[in-house]
Amino acid sequence: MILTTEKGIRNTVEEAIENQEITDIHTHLFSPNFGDILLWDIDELLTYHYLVAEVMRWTDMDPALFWRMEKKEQAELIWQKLFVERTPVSEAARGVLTTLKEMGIDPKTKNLDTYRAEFAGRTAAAQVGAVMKQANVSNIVMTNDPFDEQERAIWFEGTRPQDDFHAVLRIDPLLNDFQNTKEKLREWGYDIQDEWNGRTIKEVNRFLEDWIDIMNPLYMAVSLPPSFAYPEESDRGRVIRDCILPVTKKHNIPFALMIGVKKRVNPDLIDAGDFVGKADIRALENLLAENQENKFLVTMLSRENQHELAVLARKFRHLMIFGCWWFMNNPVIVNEVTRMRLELLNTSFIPQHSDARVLEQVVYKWRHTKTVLKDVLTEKYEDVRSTGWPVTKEDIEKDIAAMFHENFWNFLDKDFRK
Ligand code: FIX
Ligand code: ZN
Repeated sequence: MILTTEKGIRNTVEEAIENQEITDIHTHLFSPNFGDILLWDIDELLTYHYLVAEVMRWTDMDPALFWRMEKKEQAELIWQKLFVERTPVSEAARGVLTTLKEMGIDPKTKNLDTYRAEFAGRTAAAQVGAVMKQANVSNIVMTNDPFDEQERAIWFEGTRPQDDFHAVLRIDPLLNDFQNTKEKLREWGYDIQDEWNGRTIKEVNRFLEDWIDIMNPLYMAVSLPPSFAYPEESDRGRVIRDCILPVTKKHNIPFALMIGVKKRVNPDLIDAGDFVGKADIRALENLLAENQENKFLVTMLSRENQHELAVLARKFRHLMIFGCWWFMNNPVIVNEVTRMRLELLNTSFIPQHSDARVLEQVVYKWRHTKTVLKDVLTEKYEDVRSTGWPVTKEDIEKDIAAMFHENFWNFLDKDFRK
């Protein structure tokens, strides 16, 4: 069906976005059968580290005191300071309200216990079902940390995710703190030498292979500082060159790099104390140029890196860029970056991931993104239509299916190995 009016375009875009199932390719959520490490409910929503960062601007409280408080008390302080004493206009604060509204809980009262009562009596499994249905998210990709004792125990017990939850092997300590991590690996029975030699490489690879067997991960992931350089004669450079690249290539799984986080610039704020920095894109350029049989999923934290990242993807098809990560995930920036990516890459990218740390955040992260994409895509199709080119309903549905779901799965299936 050819669309002949802007209104027709907008209605079709809105409908297609609402009806399209989503694969959320990066979250910190867990399959409900993994137990308490899956965070959910109103107190978890309120104590999200984004809101901790914001409340610390309105209180003189020593952060150490805040962290010693019970979760319930922390939630009450944040509710009082960010929702009762002032208007919750920030993206993260408004997100709590959008989540309540979209889940059928009218956010009309400032009485927190009213909302707590709404969540009481629900189960994690039922809430997972409700949230995925509400957001039309059909697949959730987790972040699985083999260095986290609690999570290790769950995998060693034989627990495996339900079908619509997928594992990712997250290896930050291996790349960002190898000297301390090698002690851990030795404790776990890997014969890591002091020297970086064939034996050490073999044992690090054995560690990776063991977890690939256990988790069957869709990709291997790491977050990296703005100072990330490649190639580099460093622990990180060597582990990437001699372990990550060969192993991910062997299994034809992507290596996901999340670049640009300066960890703990204010350690008192813990997760809320991380910062952003512009990275030197040449590290990625070198990685891509030298490893054309590997696949790379990349997101960058700095707004200043977004243009060159999109241009780099025009040079290398084994690079798939994804999401508006963390401090980028604000409507004004999602709008700007998505337009730029469409103009440079057509629809050959993954516009968003939720990065949800709390289950119900999936609802607002996607609601806010869908609202932005409806405007951006309507304008883009209208620009095409106004040339006289026949834009059809089927075209729009196909493109949105690609960006929200298929680009990711197709990229996983791709094989650039000769
Ligand atoms: O490294 C990551 O996966 C980041 O997303 C997290 O560490 C970060 O704390 C976060 O929650 C961002 O949204
Ligand atoms: Zn994340």
